[in-house]
Amino acid sequence: MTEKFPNHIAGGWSAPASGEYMENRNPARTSDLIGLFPDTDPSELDAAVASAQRGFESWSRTPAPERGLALKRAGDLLTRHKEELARTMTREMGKVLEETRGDVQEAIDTAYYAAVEGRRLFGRTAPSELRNKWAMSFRRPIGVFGIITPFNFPVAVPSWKIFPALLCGNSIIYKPSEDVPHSAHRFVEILLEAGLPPECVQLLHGRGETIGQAIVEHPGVPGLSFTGSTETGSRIGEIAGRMHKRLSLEMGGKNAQIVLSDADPDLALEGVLWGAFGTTGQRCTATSRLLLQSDIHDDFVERLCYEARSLRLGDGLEAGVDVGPLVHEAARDKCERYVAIAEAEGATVATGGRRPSDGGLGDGWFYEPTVLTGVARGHRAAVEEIFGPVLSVIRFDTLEEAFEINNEVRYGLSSSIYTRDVNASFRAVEELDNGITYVNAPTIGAEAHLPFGGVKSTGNGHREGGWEVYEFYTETKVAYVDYSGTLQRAQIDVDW
Ligand code: UN1
Repeated sequence: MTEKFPNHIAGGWSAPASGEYMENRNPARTSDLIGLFPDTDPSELDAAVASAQRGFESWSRTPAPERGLALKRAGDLLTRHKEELARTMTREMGKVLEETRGDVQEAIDTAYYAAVEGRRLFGRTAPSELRNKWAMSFRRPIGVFGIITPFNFPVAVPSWKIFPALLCGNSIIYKPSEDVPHSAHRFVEILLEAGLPPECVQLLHGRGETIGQAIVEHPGVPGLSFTGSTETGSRIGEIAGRMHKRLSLEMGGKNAQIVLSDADPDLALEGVLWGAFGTTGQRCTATSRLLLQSDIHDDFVERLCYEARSLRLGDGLEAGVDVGPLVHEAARDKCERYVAIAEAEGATVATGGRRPSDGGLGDGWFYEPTVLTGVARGHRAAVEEIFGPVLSVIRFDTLEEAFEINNEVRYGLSSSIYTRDVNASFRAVEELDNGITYVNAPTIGAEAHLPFGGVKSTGNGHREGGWEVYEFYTETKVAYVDYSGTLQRAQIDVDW
């Protein structure tokens, strides 16, 4: 019998009222059915919101250092269950075990950071312009946050949102990607075991078009944090704008690694292999463009193709596998469609561009690591996000040209430059239009304690991670305390 998993609503686990479930299958071997997860009907949302509001009433009054302690315990439990969680993730979304272990580690780091933030959450005091009067600001929680997350970091990305939201005293309604419900289920179990109040953590499985949209539109949910496609994010943004909701969006990327001719070629090669084909290219931060200075182009491409062909595809749970499958059929179809588009536009498939033909991989959504050369500026493969193991190589001559190419796409998450020239690296840090620039490191590898996010169509100005995310999950309040015993009018009774 296939296990049927519940939602977590109104303080307890419950089967979906609709009685409808969705299958969750292993993308490396689709015959492996992991479980059935609720296809939740929006009619269940009111109960979840009412409960989350009740949870908020007492949790928001719990001292922040005490809230932090619960997150410390969550970090401890994640540490204890790291291997089991990593295996759960690999089985349901495909990336290799080494990476899913890193995914859990990112959540652990985020938990411990949040725990300490409970003793900070600083406000400010500023001198008043009047005598015998204090002026200060402090931070207040907001209420119920809708948390809508993608499949590619099944634990890390939810932790970036959920831990600071809870630490700040909010409650959450969590709608994970329908591709990774098992990881979400385990994650919530761990939060509850850590002692987070059950009414503060509502888990609703289901589809974006139904329960996801209902969360976005619910008037009892004043804040939303979403990671996913730019198209969905734009639609959420319209609704949030109309309803005056606080919204953090983390969306697409078309991240470039720039290699100057003076760079260490081995280091740059290792970097692009990891950046482009790690997580099967399914990261917002994945390297999807490689910008090579003309004089090193041909040699670099030759070595890159050789190394890309040597990567071992397979089930990420098996030792020695470098690259797992795409998450589902539609994701692989998209890679195939883009490779066909690129060829029609005049690019060449230098390696890959196919489903693997051998090795017993027929039952999974595998696609060979692919390098496209001859991609010109303006080609669709040069500017659109593919979200798979497909790398577009673009030539350039001058540093200025590399910056222009990097900056001419609609996205602006991460970028990278490989060079030994300190002047060129600092110019890149300053001039590349991205939220993150790496020098002599790939486009992936953001650390949990620094702000994470992108410019232009990648985001809407907020940052996750680090110290900045705590601004998003709180509202600033200012208090003036006048102990002069007289009416003192600001801007009027100032006589100096
Ligand atoms: C994402 O791509 O959705 O820097 C998040 C990185 C990871 C996080 C990526 N630490 O690639």
